[in-house]
Amino acid sequence: MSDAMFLIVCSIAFFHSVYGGTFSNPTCAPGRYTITHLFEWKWTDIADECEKFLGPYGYCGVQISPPNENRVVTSPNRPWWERYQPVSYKLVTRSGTEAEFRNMVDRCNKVNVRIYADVVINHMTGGGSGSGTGGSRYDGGSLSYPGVPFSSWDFNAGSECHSGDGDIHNYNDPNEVRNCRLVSLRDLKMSKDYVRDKVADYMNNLINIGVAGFRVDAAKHMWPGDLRAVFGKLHNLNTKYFNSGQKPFIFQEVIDMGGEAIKAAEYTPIARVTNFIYGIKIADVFRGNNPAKYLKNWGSAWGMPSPFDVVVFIDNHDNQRGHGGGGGVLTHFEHRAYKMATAFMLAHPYGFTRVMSSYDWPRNIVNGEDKNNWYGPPHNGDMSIKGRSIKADLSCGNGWTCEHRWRQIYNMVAFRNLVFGTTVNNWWDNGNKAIAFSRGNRGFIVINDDTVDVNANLQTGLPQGTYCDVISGNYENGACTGNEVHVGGDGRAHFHISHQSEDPVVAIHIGAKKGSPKKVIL
Ligand code: ARE
Ligand code: CA
Repeated sequence: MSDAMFLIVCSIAFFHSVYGGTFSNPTCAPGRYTITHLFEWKWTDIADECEKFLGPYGYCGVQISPPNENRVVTSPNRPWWERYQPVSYKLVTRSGTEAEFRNMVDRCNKVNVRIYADVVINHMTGGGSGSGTGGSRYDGGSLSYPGVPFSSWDFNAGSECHSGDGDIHNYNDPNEVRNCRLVSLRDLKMSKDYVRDKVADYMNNLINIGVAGFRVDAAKHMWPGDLRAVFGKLHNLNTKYFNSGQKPFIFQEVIDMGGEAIKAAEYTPIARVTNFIYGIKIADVFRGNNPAKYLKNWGSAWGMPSPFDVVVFIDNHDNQRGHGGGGGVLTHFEHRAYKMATAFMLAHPYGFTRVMSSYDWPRNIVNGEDKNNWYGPPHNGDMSIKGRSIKADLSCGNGWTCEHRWRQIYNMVAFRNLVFGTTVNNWWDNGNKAIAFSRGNRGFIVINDDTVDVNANLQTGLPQGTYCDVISGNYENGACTGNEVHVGGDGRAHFHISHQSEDPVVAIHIGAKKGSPKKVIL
């Protein structure tokens, strides 16, 4: 092979290892690297949030709740999960109308914030009949969905599913997982061209409106070949907002924690997957069960996929309430450990990061199960979704938790933007549960998950100067509202972090260095 040829082969290999195929390539505006899931938010609130907060504070985008018409469930009263039971692909939901959806996508794109739609394409509703949020009729008994339209021959039946009652019971049988019904939800026959076309038409409608990509619900319940065929029909992104030739960013919900027949590796050649191992292992560390010192080789060495094939998160809308392989992850209810874990996630280069943004609900845990885990979003008397209110410290009210607005979290989103492209350097640990590392010469973080204080002089790798700790405060008008860290000419600085602190973390970066031109928000 000639040198030139070798170089071309190397650069193609590099391109693939970085982007893993085009659908795996995030479609963020430059300098932005984290999305937030605004679970069950209404479109008018998201539009406002893009302009007032997500744009200015450097978020890449928003994962939204499914935008298509769903079943109206009244028993229990309007649970969040009704949105995972499609009735048609009309854009009418509790989050808003089609006009409101279009307005949100336009306004968010204009402030460089992308919209990623959660698409439920494996199935339609469960049993029973009624009308959806857009007024379309459905009958899960006779498999009739005139709003699409789908009818009985568009669904998998006894010839495809051999489980007996039509439902999935055995997760070790790939055929059953993909051709039978997930919790009785009517399973679409994605091997049919007609079904593929209807699904692709829906996704293309969203692309044409201006969405930047998709979270694909229940992806492991669809054959990789069928997904490939559907994604193959997708348009490039709308050139009103994106460069020509850009493909949507796609991440497939594949729960693979090992030990089952279906592997994430079957899906990573197509697009990214959600990495469910991440949150479980991180919870173990930040609950103190596995000393943080072991995070030194965090990443693929922990049995996780390539960083370029995954979306990572501490918790999601399912496992924060015990659904979907849940249990054991950290959530906003354990705020101290949750903030530490999120700071670590955002400081570390592994994976494309997603910050969960929740609403509160009155947990009622009986024998380890939350009897109230069905609770829908904060709502008005007529069951319409209640808007979030904003407090002086930027946090939310009206029942919305808004983790994405917690200073300890949003400042780490900016940290990630600033250090992007650098590696982990200057690793330090106390031999147990306190750790520190730099990202190149641009940022440095210390996390004390130990039962003793950190009182140490550490090599930060950063240029000399006074930095604002972005966990305890902000860099505003040339001053720190929280603690300061003094880095000497030798790159070293002294850190004292009490093990009793509510936020036993210090993070500094070159964008919040005193004397730097302005508070850096990308
Ligand atoms: C609801 C009722 C059911 C009822 C059904 C139909 O709760 O009792 O039978 O309606 O009437 C969500 C809720 C479900 C809800 C559904 C539809 O979680 O409770 O059912 O909406 O309204 C598996 C899948 C994974 C899935 C999780 C929940 O593999 O894809 O289960 N996650 C997505 C979404 C969910 C959503 C759906 C899919 C359905 O994120 O929010 O369901 O669209 C092991 C396996 C996992 C498996 C897990 C749990 O860990 O490895 O694959 O996850 O167990 O079974
Ligand atoms: Ca299926």
